[in-house]
Amino acid sequence: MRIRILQIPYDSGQRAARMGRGPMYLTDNGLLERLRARGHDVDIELIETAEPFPSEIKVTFDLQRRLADRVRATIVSGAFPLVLSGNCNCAVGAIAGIDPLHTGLIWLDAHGEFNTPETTIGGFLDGMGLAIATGRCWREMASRLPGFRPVPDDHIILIGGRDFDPLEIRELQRTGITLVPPLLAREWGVPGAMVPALASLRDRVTDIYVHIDLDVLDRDEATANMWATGGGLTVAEVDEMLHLVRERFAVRGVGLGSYDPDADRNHRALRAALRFIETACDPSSRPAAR
Ligand SMILES: [Mn+2]
Repeated sequence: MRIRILQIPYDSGQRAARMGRGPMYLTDNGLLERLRARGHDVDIELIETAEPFPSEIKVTFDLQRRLADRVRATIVSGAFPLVLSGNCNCAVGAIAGIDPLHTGLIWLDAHGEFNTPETTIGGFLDGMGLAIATGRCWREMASRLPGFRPVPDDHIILIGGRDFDPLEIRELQRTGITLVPPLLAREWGVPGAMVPALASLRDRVTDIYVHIDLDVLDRDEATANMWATGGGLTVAEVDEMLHLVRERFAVRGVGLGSYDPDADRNHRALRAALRFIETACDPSSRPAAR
């Protein structure tokens, strides 16, 4: 498979700071070798802003706009887009570049990413990715992304969420977004928790985009960023989930975000990232019938 890595090394509009270091760190520490050892043909494209006065909101949406263009061009060229970003909200640009009305979204994250400017208590723009993707906030900014359409709620599965702001979870539970919290996987096992949700999604879409925030992992498994928290999934559980997804859907693209190398002192998050990317990008499990 021909894989194009799209690197967006920004966190909150700042280049190569905190989680903005993650994309380069991954490619400098084994990702390229790992993918090439699997027989993939890999190249890298760097995505940067050219904003003369880089405000956080402007840069964030400028990066998403550029990413949407490059994801589309990558697919047109016959390559597979692998998005490495500092922030998770790059998934909005990625799915805009694919086909937001007909592509399901599998989002692995400790957090809801469903805040809006009216519900957030942390003030973190990158805690709003799913709310933007579904058309609930920053609507004018998002509408200017090439290809953007709100992703239907019932095309989305949020896996591993356990750390929500109070108003955020209240709003999230009112939506058609399917939640697979870690406790569900703990009680029913990974297939028990995942297979019904995936089967239901498969009735609506055949193609999906997979977004991985490594803080979906339990803090004892790996510390991917400063928000890593307990009660999360194990590396083996996430890997099994990705296998189940690949067996059932045509994966159109994969994104991995929110990896801060400074938080990952024992490199466990790095190792998990390489494994998850390898699993998610495995063409051998691509479903034959479309
Ligand atoms: Mn996230």
